[in-house]
Amino acid sequence: MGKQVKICRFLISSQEPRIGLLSSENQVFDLSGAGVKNLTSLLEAENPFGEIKKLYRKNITLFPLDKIQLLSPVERQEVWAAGVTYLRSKVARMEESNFSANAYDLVYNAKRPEIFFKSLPEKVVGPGEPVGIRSDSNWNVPEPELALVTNSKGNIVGYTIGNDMSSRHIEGENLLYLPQAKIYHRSCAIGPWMVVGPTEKAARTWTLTLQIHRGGKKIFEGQTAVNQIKRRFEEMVSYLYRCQVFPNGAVLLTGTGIVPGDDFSLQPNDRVRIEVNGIGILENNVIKV
Ligand code: DO4
Ligand code: MG
Repeated sequence: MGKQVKICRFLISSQEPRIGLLSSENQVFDLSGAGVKNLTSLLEAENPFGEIKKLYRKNITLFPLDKIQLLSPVERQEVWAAGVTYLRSKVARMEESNFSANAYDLVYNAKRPEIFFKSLPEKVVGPGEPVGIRSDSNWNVPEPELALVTNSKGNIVGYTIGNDMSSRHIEGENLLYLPQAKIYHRSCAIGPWMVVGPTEKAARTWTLTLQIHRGGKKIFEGQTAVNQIKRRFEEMVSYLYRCQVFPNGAVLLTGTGIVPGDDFSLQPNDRVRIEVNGIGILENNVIKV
């Protein structure tokens, strides 16, 4: 076992969700069979990576990946999001905005980051489940983002992949409509893998790739480097935890650096595929909600 592990939540024959550890042979060790009750308590341990290493024994049951259903790793964590953390995002927001272009410029350079509420844990969409575009919006995009998983003390204990589905039409009309542009049915997908162990320095070597497929053809591909995120991870997390408590920890999306051209909008049945080379792949089909 190296310096990092990939863990997940999964279902097997429709029992209760179980906690898994990816083995090197594309199989999953059943950590629940080794006594792990849930992911939240595992991430509350003093040293989650050390705990997982201790659990790793040769006699744990292994399930092949194609026999299990991967779930979102979000159990009881609220999901929040940082915005305008990449230059690309700032420029796109300023272009789409009718009246508030200046606000994006100001927040990009301000000491305090933009942080907004994104999703209750029970509303998070898992891998393979549909994400939503609003039926009252004509300009809808996925936002592929690195997600930081924090425990109740505000320590970053893992990394996963998030999709901050957004209506550019509604946000661009008036910045005060941001919650409607961002928080609606099926607007937040997360998972499936959570990587435990890497430092921020290691995570900053990763690349995010977004592909959008329509009718079996790839119609968009874009890429960005995690290292393009302007703010330090701990800086964003420290603002999230200011004057705030998260008894079960929280997930913080770190902003998008990939914005399709202004003539692009998602359609029902599109397939959104987000890959972070250090973590894995999150794929979801699109439906109208
Ligand atoms: O200010 C609006 C949201 C920006 C955002 O979600 C992002 O940059 O990822
Ligand atoms: Mg975003």
